[in-house]
Amino acid sequence: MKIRTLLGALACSIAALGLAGTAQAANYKSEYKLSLVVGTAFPWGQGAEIWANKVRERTNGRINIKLYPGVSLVQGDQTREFTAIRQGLIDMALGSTINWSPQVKQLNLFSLPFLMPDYAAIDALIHGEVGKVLFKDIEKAGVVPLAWGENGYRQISNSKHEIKSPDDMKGLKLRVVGSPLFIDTFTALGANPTQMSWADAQPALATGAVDGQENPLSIFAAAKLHDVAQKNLTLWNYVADPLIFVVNKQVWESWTEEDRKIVREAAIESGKEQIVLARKGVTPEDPSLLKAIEGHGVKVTSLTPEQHEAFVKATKPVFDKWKKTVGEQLVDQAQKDIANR
Ligand code: X2X
Repeated sequence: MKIRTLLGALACSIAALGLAGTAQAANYKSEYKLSLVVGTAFPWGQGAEIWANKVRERTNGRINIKLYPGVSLVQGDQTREFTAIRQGLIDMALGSTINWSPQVKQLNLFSLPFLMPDYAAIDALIHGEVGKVLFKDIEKAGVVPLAWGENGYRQISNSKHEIKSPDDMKGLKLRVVGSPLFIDTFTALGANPTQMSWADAQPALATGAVDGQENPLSIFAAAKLHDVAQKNLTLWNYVADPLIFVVNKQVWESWTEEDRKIVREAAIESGKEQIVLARKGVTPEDPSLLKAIEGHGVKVTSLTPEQHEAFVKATKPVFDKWKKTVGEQLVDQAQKDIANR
């Protein structure tokens, strides 16, 4: 019996040696699990779908990506997504910088209040030196970053009244995402922020457990937040969260050079296409999404420069405090690149 086991093992090893050079694809998984917070009704999910399709097609099905929206691989807890990618519970992801900020502190950069005044500023960061530095930080944290996408400028909504000044935020119970920076920002504005996953946010808004939330208009519209009493929406562009296309390190290393190139190029192309989708309908040239939101009875408020300045001033101490956490040098570089955009 023992000899037979030994012979069997030997035969297997010889067979494996023979295969190693020729059929590395035999080590590929039958399915690669891609994590994301929202599904294909949202530009975010569409970006992941575009990536998965391009990769499947160009690798002739060698790399078969399946989407897991709702961060279901980590039971809906989006702040655990990055750790799960690093550990291999998740093979790939299209994730928000906000959700990964608890693990990669530098990603809080994009959540510094009023750092990025317009899309050109976001582009200057993600496509410039800052983007490169952040990708190195993610790599150091054990995950392979490939390309940038975008969730979008996060606008504030609530069920109670119009917000035009920090005073209007006093006492409002607001759902915020998982980086403590958000607690600081909304506390500085006099609101009453509470940290909650996206999965928990929607029922909390529906029952009135919280009064408001902040999210990009594409999320607001596709999640139909007007149906959960969000009748007041202020456009204040205070932060925006980019998305990042990533792969678990071991998975990345298991692929051939040729397949890695395909996956990387597909991610870069999908990112460009996804950013176009994310910005659709929310610009002065094409306000169609905004109009659709107004059509649901939502009062949309824009701020005058003076009103805007009051929010910048009230959140300045938060910016200064978190600048140290993000890294002074990185924030200085970001501000320089934005000034020169
Ligand atoms: O939870 C949110 O607010 C969302 C969907 O925007 C993110 O995942 C950052």
